[in-house]
Amino acid sequence: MQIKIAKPSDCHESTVTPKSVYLNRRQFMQAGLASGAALSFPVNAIASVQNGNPLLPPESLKPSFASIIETPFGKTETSAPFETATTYNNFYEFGYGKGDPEKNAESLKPYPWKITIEGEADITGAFDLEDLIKDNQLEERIYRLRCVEAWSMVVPWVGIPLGALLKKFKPNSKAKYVYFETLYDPSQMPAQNGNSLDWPYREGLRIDEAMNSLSLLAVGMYGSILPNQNGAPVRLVVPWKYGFKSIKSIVTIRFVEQMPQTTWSMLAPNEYGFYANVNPGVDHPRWSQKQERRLPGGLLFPNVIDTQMFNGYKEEVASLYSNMNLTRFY
Ligand SMILES: Nc1nc2c(c(=O)[nH]1)N[C@H]1C(S)=C(S)[C@@H](COP(=O)(O)O)O[C@H]1N2
Ligand SMILES: [Mo]
Repeated sequence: MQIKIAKPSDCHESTVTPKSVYLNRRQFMQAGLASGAALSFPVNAIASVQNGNPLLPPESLKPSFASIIETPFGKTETSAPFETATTYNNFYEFGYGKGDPEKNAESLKPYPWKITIEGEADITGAFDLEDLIKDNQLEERIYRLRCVEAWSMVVPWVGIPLGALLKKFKPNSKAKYVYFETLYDPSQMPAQNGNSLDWPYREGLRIDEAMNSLSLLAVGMYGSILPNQNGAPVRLVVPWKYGFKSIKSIVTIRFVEQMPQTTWSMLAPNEYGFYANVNPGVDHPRWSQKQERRLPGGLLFPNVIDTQMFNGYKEEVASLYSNMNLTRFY
């Protein structure tokens, strides 16, 4: 598919054509019809079959997943295999080993799901996830995810622009930041019985960061819903910041006036800041941030590449920080 857009940030809903996704689906359906198979084939499964994600959306999300807009984001990147993105995770609610989330996240029950909207906005309350996303067409965005631990992978997310959601609640002039919380329920998230982190997991963005067109509220990956270990049913993806900002399994969104406390900077403020922009020029106190291990890789193929300023999204986000000392505000 050919799209002529100067840069991804110029890409508004009206300029992304959903045609090729629709076409693929229609062609698939027609092929199926010809062979007599399409009638029994769920339409929402098609994208997932194409992308290696075997999960199917629940009834409540089927209308949203029935069509996913293709966008120019990450078209030149090679996505990690689904297998890699779902077996090498950070999700401390299920343990701190990279394989723990995949092993333990079965106890999470992501459907149905509510998000509570609170704070400095005209509209607040508890909303069903499907109602929050149904007015926006889901988009696929292939983004680089760069963990502060110096590994990275490319993931094809499915979601809606975070700003499009936040605007619906009409934040007022005191809404300078947006605060997010993960579910707190040790019966679903067993490692919350321990104190590896101060639960619930918390994150936050400045309001202009949240409204930036790159900020994504993801409800899926690889063409279908999020696996539990990747933050089902709904998470942030903030690709120019270290991965810990991309909070999983969100139940609360609060518009606030003061910079909120966030999990990793509460734990080690000298190591993890509020901003957490990917920055090869500012090392972690215990390791370099100049390079990263792009997954999948192995001992024989460590696949080490240079880390880019703002994870390569400078054009879209550098203006957010034009007056800031990013060494001080790491
Ligand atoms: N609730 C919650 N969100 C979280 C985390 C976590 O432990 N708990 N880990 C973060 C970190 S450090 C990273 S790198 C990404 C990893 O996302 P992935 O497992 O989908 O690759 O999730 C982030 N979101
Ligand atoms: Mo991370």
